[in-house]
Amino acid sequence: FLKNGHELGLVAVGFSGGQCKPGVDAAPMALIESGLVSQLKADLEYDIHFDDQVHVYTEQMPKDDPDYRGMKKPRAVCAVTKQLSNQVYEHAKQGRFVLTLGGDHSIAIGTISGTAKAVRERTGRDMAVIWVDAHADINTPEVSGSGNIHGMPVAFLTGLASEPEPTKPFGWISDEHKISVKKLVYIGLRDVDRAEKKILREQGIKAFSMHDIDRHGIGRVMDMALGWIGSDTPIHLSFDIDALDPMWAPSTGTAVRGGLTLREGDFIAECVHETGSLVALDLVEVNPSLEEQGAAETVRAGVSIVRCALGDTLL
Ligand code: HAR
Ligand code: MN
Ligand code: MN
Ligand code: MN
Repeated sequence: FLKNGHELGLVAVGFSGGQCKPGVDAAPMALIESGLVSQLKADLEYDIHFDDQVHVYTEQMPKDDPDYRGMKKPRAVCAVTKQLSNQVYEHAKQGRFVLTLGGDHSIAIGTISGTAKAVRERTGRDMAVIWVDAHADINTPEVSGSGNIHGMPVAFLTGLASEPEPTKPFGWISDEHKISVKKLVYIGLRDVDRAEKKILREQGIKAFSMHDIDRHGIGRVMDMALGWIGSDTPIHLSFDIDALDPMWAPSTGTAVRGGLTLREGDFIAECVHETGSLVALDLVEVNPSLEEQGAAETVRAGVSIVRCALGDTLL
């Protein structure tokens, strides 16, 4: 009912405006060039709906984009995420799995709002989000230290950073686009700002840090994470490649040591696939230009995560 066989909508979003380092907009092309799409077709038998365009938004963004509520490039991020939200919604509405290749993590404002709306329409239910990341990305504009919007998407999606004026950037996000803090689960956290920790505590948000993974092992953490969400709940997986340790994914904008192994990352994706409830996946923050040595390895790690989330198995 929820998904239409092996139909997959692919959206490639070359966008770097949610943070300050150029190069993350080249990731979709690098992932596709490394064979991701052909593998999904040939090995995993997906019927892929893709306009064959890697939308590189970064050049076409407004030149005049002054800070708003302390956010950097608010109009650029707003324009891209609004358009992306509709693209993702159109795929999901037709029962397609939606795979979005970013881009920095600000694009999740577009992807998650799009699937949340489609899932509500198709099932009448609230979607869950599993956010795999070194960072919580839940700063409101007012508490963000950097002003980079890739550190804020969860705040907008949960309504914690709502914009009351519809004409202002992100005023387009309405209730149908939002997710509940009760259906949000983090995995892999290890670099969370003070103000973010306060939000997580006050909102009672379920979060598994690297400490929890060290203590319980990734197997039990996944059992607990999926148990929290409950069975038969549609899941959107938003995977920031910086959740992986820089040993496996060095080529990313804000690498943080002490992260997931490659296998732990793949295992998370495998477990979420096994639920049968995964409706969408974002793979973000691969930046092939940052590390000459590590770029290919980082792209390969990204491809592996996507394959696992889409049903590839070891045996
Ligand atoms: N918390 C910091 C900020 O708000 C850093 C955010 C991080 N970077 C990411 N997102 N890659 O996951 O700016
Ligand atoms: Mn088709
Ligand atoms: Mn992130
Ligand atoms: Mn991150």
